[in-house]
Amino acid sequence: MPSKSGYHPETGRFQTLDQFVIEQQERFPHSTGSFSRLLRDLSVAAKVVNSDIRRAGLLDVTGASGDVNVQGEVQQRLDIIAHTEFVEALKLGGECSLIVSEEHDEIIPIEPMGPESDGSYIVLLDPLDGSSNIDVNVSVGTIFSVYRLPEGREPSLESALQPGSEQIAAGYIVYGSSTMLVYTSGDGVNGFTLDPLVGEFMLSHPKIQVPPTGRFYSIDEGNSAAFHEGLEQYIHWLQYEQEKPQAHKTRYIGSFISDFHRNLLKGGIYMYPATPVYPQGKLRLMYEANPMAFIIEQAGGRATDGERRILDLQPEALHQRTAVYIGSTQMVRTAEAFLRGEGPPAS
Ligand code: AHM
Ligand code: MG
Repeated sequence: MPSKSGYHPETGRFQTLDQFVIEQQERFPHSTGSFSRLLRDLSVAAKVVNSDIRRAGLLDVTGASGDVNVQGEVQQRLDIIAHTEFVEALKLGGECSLIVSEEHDEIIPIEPMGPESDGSYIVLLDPLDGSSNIDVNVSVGTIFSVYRLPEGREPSLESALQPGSEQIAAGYIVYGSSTMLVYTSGDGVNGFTLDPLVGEFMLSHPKIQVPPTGRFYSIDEGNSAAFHEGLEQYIHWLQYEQEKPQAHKTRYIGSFISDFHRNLLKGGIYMYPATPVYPQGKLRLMYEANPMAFIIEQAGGRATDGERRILDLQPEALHQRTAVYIGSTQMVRTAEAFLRGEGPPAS
């Protein structure tokens, strides 16, 4: 058994991601190994993107590409590089029949590579979240979400528009001070740190649980003029009406994955409400909100749009946006109570 840190005292080693996935797979006697291969494909692409990011200041890969994506946002060169690396790795692996990416307008159907190809999965990607930070050396990441291709269905737009509750796995890679891959397949959340000398992701954070409450709140306060009254009151309550001075601290990186990762490990809440510029909220339901909602729930936390559970929202369009309140359960519940006009919970 790995220890709390993922270290195997008997072997004196950390378990690798591949070993961990195979061990999980062996618990299911009819498993074909196809999901393990899919995760391997994703982790290989992550290592390639990681090496591009580590050399980003040296290679000619930073800066805007000159293109604008389907959401009208400027694409960074590394957005496109990351998109291409993940799509190519998944195509070669042959385990999925459909890819949908934040950086591509349409669905990307994948031709089977041969009789070995299973093609039973759909993968959704935000290839490089927070990429506007890349020029200034701030952590960015890749988010992925995995669904089954419904039986008897073609890899079409309709098959991709499944609610988040149908995800069979979700995860992210954060290219931070170290590179970590965190994922769930519905049986808890585990985190793996890339050992750059060995080139393997090692189980470093087994069975991650988000603290029920925390000190950090993350929100773009540049939008505060447009905040809903309840949200304004919640933030005021976090700042001033706690018993202990400095009970809460603002932490906002502007890279969802990094804000989420800190709050997952330390306890906190990330909020992106609807604003005049983004009347539906800014984050994308299918590439950002759903996968992180699955992860946070598996870690014992909560994710809503301020009212409804994120995972129950029925997507109507690929690039749909949503408001997001995600993190430690008590903090998200309190935010919801303020939004309903109920004020702070009775202590
Ligand atoms: P991106 O996927 O194009 O990078 O956009 C999503 C990002 C999130 O990572 C981040 O939390 C948010 O946008 C920041 O938005 P803002 O600059 O409006 O605060
Ligand atoms: Mg993003």
